[in-house]
Amino acid sequence: MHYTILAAPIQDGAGRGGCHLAPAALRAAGLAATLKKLGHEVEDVGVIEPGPTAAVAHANHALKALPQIAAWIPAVTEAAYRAGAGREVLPIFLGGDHVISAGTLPGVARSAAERGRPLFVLWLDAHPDFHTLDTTESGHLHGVPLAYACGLPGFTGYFPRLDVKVEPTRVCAMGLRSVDPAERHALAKAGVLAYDMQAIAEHGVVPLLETFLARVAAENGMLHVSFDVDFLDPTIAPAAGTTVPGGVSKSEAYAIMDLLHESGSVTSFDLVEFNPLLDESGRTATLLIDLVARLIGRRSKTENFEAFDHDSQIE
Ligand code: DIR
Ligand code: MN
Ligand code: MN
Ligand code: MN
Repeated sequence: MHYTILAAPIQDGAGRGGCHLAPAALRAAGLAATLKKLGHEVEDVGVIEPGPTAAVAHANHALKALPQIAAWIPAVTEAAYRAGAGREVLPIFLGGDHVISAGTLPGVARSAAERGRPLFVLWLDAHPDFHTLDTTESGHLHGVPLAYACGLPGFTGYFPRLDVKVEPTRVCAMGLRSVDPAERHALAKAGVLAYDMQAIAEHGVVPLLETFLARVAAENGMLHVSFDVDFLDPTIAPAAGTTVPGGVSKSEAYAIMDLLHESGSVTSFDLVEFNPLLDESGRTATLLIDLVARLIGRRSKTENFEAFDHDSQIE
């Protein structure tokens, strides 16, 4: 397998600046180098640039940076499509905040449609990001990408018209623990499979994910994984702008990455919301690189990462 790393350094979708520094920080922390050491071909193809910004007005005055983000989405969509997910390449999209998925999802959805394969999405996040431009109260546009890609109404004239939508019943959201009322309603209506931390506590992350992955395999699906750093518990990954206590542990996160690797179904991956300004210790970057390494097949950690393994959980 060949890996290609694409950076979309967007910070305007989050309430807090700094996510745009993630690609450089991950590069400095050795992301590409680590993947290469595992014997893979890795191409760091650099940075997506936004298109021109146009003035736009919206009735929801809470919306933040709508013109700036509207300028990014078509560029990210096009780059994500051209990355060629589903061929002999697995694109890794580095945010940026989670609004990049308003481009990566439609881009890979188009790739999947061309290959005649259904696209499944695994959304690993404390939040479902299932707001529309009308329902978001914070106005932070990192709260809308999944709803947009699934074709919820109200985006027309702001974000590009969708060639191919993500089918919401093929989306599995895991790790939820901060869901706004409008999102809760919209998720149920759309038929998204949503597992909150309570469900993970009750059933275990492995059985839940195995069931979903079996469905993906049965339909020969492509699988896009969207990984928001705040999916992880803040004690192990403090460097995210909207951390929520009670997240996924290191051992659970490793188990997920191992299962995803074993499934052979993953065809594209987003790594978003990492904010290096909140990462003085460097441990979030180290953990993220470690998780990506597991996703692409490293079976155990190398000495490079041992020093940062502060918690005592058994993996
Ligand atoms: C909240 C938080 N639902 C909002 N969303 C975040 O602002 O819409 N998403 N942090 O990642
Ligand atoms: Mn998110
Ligand atoms: Mn989140
Ligand atoms: Mn927010």
